[in-house]
Amino acid sequence: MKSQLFLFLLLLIFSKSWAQNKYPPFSKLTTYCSTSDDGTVISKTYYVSNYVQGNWLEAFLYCKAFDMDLASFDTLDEVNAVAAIKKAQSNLFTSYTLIGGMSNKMNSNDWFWVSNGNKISYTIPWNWGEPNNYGGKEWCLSIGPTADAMKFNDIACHKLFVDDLSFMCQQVDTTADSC
Ligand SMILES: [Ca+2]
Repeated sequence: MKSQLFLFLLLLIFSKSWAQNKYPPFSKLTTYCSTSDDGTVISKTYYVSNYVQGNWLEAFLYCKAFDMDLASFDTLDEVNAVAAIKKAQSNLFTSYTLIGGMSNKMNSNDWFWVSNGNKISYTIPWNWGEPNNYGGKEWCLSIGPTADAMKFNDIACHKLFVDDLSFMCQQVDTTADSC
């Protein structure tokens, strides 16, 4: 009986560590549900991670590796929903948190979400003094540096973050019947 219990505990520990390796640290923030104009129910779950360090592209690819996208906020309601969670869980975030927005400065100063190509149509809640396109190379979006606020900042896509990178991914589900 004792040996069976030991074996059971061993299996439990093994399966737990396997799961942790398979799903490295993403912290779930919140799920936001909305209905599109054509009636499709869109359930979007936001996660934050600081599991890899690097630049915007590496954060983008890391989300993709888990069938997610860098986070987008299609409405100000979405911004506000995540802002409330971010404030309550500011310990999960570093100074800068990368999100899935880009600007095509070759043609315009418009900002769009890479997850769906949609232009950001609301007034972006920029941090004070932003967007400043520092060095003429800030084509990607982040939030920060104030850890407990959802204020946007343009950053260089190649900016290397070392021990100071967090990023937000999103998983979208359009199979639900209702919110
Ligand atoms: Ca900036």
